[in-house]
Amino acid sequence: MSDIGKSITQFIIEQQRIHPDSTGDLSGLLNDIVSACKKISHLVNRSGIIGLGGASDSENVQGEVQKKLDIITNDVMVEHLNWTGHLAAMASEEIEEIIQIPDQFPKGKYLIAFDPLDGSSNIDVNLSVGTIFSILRCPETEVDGVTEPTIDDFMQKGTEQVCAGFCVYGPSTMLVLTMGNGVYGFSLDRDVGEFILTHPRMTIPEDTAEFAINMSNQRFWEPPVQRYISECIKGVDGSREKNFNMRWVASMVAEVYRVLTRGGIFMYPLDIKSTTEGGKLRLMYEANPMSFIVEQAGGVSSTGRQRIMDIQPENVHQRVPVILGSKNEVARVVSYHETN
Ligand code: P6P
Repeated sequence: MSDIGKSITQFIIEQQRIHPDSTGDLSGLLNDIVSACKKISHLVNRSGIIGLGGASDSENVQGEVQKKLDIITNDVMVEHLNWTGHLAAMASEEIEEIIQIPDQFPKGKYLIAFDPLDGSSNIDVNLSVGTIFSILRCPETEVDGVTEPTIDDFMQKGTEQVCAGFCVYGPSTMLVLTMGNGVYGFSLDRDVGEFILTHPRMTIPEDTAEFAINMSNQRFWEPPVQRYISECIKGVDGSREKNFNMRWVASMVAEVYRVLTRGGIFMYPLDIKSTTEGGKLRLMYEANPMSFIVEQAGGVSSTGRQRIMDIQPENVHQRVPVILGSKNEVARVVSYHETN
């Protein structure tokens, strides 16, 4: 029977059955995330009608002015996840410290790091935004309630992720998920209020002629990236002997979804503006989950000098350079970093 048309609820249960020793904790957590994403999709779609557009009067830990929806969607994620007993703690782009599970609720064995509304600057101009999440196992000592999880418990490499996913709120609401055995895309059918499998085993083409980068930063890039983009722009008149197309949505979820569906290379490289911070995008709840998904779809995800999922995190809001997408194109950029 074709998997297309299967509900995400059925898909999650069937994935659980592949692991006979599973307790159902991960399935429960994923269903909680699905419910949160449905609520966020509703809020994003109605933000203009119910006055949720525009900026709030506060800043997040990143020093960025928060949109009203940044705060609201963060609360939606916390309120859907903190009481169900599947998590030991949470980390959010919008909150500096880790979010403990209130004492009145049971703790579970997982940790989650999320960006509740990535690309939120696009909300007011009606472009795609999204929710990104990464699920890790909580080290045993904290799960039995001996101590509250600390930031150190989150300091796990991307290779330790149990599951990663994102929900893109665009022309359609799509939830993309990997649990380590392929990438699956689900479309939200609003008539029945369920995510339906529409994109089984998503695979990134190994080659591409489409790059995504914020060209306004060109003067700040390092030589390997300068060389790569210059060759793309020269097209058939240059060493690549083929023309390239460019896209930049300023929403990582939209860019990664496009790469998953038709290939491409997405780059937010190190630039001299961000050298002290280490990059623009955040490791724990942007780069790592997206890297897990991209690698599971046959792509590559690197800083230019290191596989992103091999990075040993040092803090929850750590930033890294990101170069991800079609295998052969990312390999070329990495080779330029090795020789420059
Ligand atoms: P810029 C959104 O704020 C984000 O974190 C990513 O989703 C996106 O790819 C990038 O930053 C956009 O950055 O500098 O082009 O606004």
